[in-house]
Amino acid sequence: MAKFCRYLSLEDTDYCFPHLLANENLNQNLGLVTADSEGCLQLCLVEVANGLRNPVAMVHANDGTHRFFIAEQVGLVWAYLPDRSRLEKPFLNISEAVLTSPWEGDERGFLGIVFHPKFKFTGKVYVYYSVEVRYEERIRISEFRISPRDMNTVDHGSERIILEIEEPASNHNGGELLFGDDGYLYIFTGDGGMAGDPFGTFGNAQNKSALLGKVLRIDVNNNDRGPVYRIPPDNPFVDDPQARPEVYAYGVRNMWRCSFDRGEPDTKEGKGRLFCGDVGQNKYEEIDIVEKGKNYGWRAREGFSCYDKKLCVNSSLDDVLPIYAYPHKMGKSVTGGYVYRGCESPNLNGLYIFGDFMSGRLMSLKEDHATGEWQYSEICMGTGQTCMFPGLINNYYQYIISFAEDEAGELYFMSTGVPSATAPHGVVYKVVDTSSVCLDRAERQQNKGCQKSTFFVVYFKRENGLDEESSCHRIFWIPCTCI
Ligand SMILES: [Ca+2]
Ligand SMILES: [Ca+2]
Repeated sequence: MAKFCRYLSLEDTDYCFPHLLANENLNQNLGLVTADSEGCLQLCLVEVANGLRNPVAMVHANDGTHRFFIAEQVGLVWAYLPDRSRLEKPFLNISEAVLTSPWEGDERGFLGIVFHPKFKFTGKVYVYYSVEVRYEERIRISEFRISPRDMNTVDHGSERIILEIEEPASNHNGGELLFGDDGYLYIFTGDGGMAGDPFGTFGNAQNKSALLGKVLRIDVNNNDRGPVYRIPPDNPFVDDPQARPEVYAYGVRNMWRCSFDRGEPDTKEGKGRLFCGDVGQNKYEEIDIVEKGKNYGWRAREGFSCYDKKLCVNSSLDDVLPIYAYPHKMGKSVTGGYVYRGCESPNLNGLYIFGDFMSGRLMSLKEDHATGEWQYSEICMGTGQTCMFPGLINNYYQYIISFAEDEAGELYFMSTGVPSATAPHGVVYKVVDTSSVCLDRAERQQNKGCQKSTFFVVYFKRENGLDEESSCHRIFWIPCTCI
């Protein structure tokens, strides 16, 4: 067992078995995701961290350390080691600067964090937060550097402000930060706030000269000298004098959580697609795939329906419709998630999994490759024997704040029972599909006298016949059922 434990802490960022998902030998006995009579996919959870005050983001440094970092809305970021222990000293503490309040549903605060894709070499981290400057509310995107003395804290004196945008109202502050495969920083702003995007003659989102209601794309690489950011030369509106050159896509209301698809592990199909949840006004919540230069419709449209009828019938609108929208009887505030591309739950490969902050509903979309349409399935918690393994649970707090991926592509979400920035009732859950069990292995284990409801370590040998020792590079945990 000690040997196994040693193997599990290998510094291997790619600890998926090669071609796991395409290997028939390994997949022939996979069960299907268990669905109930209404077609709801039954999944289970592992509690990864708790006691958090509105955890808004969980990110990793992509540096092979398998650490993860959880941000609280108040402006604290905590570092966790791969064994899920939390370091005592915060990774980042800007709670003095961050503007928020204990009011439930306050959309201001520390909203996003992302590590530079070459963090190992640059030591840079980017954050997105609300701030008050001379009685004016703003959102601020800043760059920090890691402390030269401690890899588990940032140098708090290193902050450089990359961008600040005035916020005309306290709601709809966006908050996502992502790096694309192109190495550029993507910033997702909200429309500024109030209701119905009332600012200016046709709102912020349709106004390309405003930075609000947009997906922005900037280049923060090699910025130690000269401007803190540059405009990528192929940004879509660089030649439009009426537009800000940072704009990458527009017509956004308040995208809350976006992610890039890692792509099919084997073929890389789907890689680089940008999925977002855009929070609706009165009727519909939507999921979009964001592409360069496109208009996502707001405030002309909400979901598939017209919101501002005059703008909506204008032939120059030329907007992109969501891949999916749901009415307010299912939920009132979408939280975008991820396309699952991890290795522990092969049955979930290709499913876009997301949620709703208000209703607590977990949802999924699966692309129909023949029609290009996205099919909806609800996700519910496993009943009966499904989640009856040590360490697995089948319930969670209702207010789904955010989703996350670890370095290996396993899926997590964060929710809380009390959505106040000062209430320590937030939990991070890992999503587990217990049907991804190779039943024959489990049965073999049972013959060896295994106990009911046990976690097994299953490991696969390399195809090329290396000895067992080397194959342990590819160990991963699979919950196995003993029947
Ligand atoms: Ca605002
Ligand atoms: Ca839209």
